[in-house]
Amino acid sequence: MAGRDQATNQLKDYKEKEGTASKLTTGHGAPISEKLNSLTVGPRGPILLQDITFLDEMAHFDRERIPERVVHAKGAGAFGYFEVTHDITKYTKADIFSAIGKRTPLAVRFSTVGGESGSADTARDPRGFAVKFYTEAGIWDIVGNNTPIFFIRDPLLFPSFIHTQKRNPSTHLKDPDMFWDFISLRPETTHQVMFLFSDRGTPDGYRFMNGYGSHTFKLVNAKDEAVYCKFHYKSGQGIKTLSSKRAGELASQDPDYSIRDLYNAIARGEYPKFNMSIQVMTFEQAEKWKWNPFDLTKVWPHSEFPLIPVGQIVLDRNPKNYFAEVEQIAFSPAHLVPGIEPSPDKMLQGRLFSYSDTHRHRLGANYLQIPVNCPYRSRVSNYQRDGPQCFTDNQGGAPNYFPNSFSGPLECPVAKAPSFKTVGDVARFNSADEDNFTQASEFWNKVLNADERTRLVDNIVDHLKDAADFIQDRAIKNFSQVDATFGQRLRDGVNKFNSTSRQSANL
Ligand code: HDE
Repeated sequence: MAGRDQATNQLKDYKEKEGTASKLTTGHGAPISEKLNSLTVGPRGPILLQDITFLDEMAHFDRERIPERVVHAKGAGAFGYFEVTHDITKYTKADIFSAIGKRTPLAVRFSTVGGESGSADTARDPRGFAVKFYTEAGIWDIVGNNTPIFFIRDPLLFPSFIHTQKRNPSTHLKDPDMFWDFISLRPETTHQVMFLFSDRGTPDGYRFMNGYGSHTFKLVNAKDEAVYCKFHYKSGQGIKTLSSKRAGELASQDPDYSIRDLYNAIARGEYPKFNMSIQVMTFEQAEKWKWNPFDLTKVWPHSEFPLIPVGQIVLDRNPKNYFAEVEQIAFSPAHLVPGIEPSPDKMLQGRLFSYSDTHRHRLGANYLQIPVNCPYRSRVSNYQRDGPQCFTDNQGGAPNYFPNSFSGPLECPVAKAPSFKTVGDVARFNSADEDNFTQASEFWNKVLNADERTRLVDNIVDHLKDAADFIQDRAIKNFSQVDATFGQRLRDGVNKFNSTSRQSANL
């Protein structure tokens, strides 16, 4: 057994640490005398209904699965802390940033997006990078990805977009027509699709990639002055990606590659670190900026909005139990704390609803009482009561209505968010054509080097080749608007496949 990694050695390590085994019991805590033989009439059965050991065991087993996440179903979790290294109190009064050196416990869940909970970790996909900060002012979640942008800019499109990335409802197969049909009909996806098919689409596990809050948020300081902001975490381990070939090999050799890598690194004491920084935009700059600062398909160039260092995330503990601490962890962009507010970004606004809604379905109305989700560093005190699986004392004898004359919890005026103005006609505004290509062109021309451009072309061709001709044409027309050479190289690549497959069809 020498040479086994920490993940493989988990049970052996448990035994060494635990020493003697505990007493076996039913779910209601009564000792079990025999676990291997059901209670039957004679050796050949039947089983008696009074075999409560069997009933208890089987009934619980029948209910083991909860719905998997509708997206980001496959993931890995870890715990650690955030430490402030730089003072940003001039931008925000958020308690977590109140002093240099202050540490806040946190949980992180990394994930792929489109695959089911048993799918391969190395699939070409964005990676989720969700962080839960257990602050003294309540839970603050940044539910981000490893890319600073996203495919769409209106949340109403999200369910359709996700359907096209998942399985065809008839064949139950991933479907290149669905994928490229949607992508090519909605050219605002171009920028993110180029990230996805670049080397960044196959990161080498979860330690060697950056994280981004992606949306524009609003920070408010103690004087009620506000700025817009974006959150970044740069990997302290550097960036490493897998080639398409290697990612494909790993998908069959070790589909759980990223979970294993994270677990082992932490178990070896090589704690992953990520440096948090922010970009800041004033309201005046936002008014005048050439793009919509709330458009999630665009980055804020660092040359115009430099990174301001804030602190460091350190992951130094593996989950003790995957289901309890990772499957049940529930992030929500609506978990905000005073000093950090939403911006008008439509996508963020849509997400403020969706996450807590899905948790109420997946985990139940009292999902915030589950230990990993519980705001244990601030006391929950409100007028919410009852509901399925209430695990606390349900706030004991405190009054359950407000206002009241009986020492029920009172409002905290200091937490008041400053008022803000908003004007505009109420309508359904078409945002399909808000400069879909300028930043994508910069990505092609300035960010990628020649080899990276070649790999991007090859990776797109390798996927687009399977879509219907008219969809290929429409997708290539969009990519040509990024750069004519890019479009031509895709055309040539796809044509090569089309002629080869036509030839083999003729054989
Ligand atoms: Fe999510 N997303 N999303 N998403 N997302 C979920 O919430 C949703 C978006 C992200 O490790 C779901 O708990 C909508 C952007 C991560 O548990 C769901 C929209 C970004 C995770 C949901 C988006 C993300 C999720 C499924 C468009 C990066 C995994 C299960 C308006 C900035 C969190 C769940 C974890 C998960 C909805 C777009 C990141 C259905 C409606 C943009 C990292 O609520």
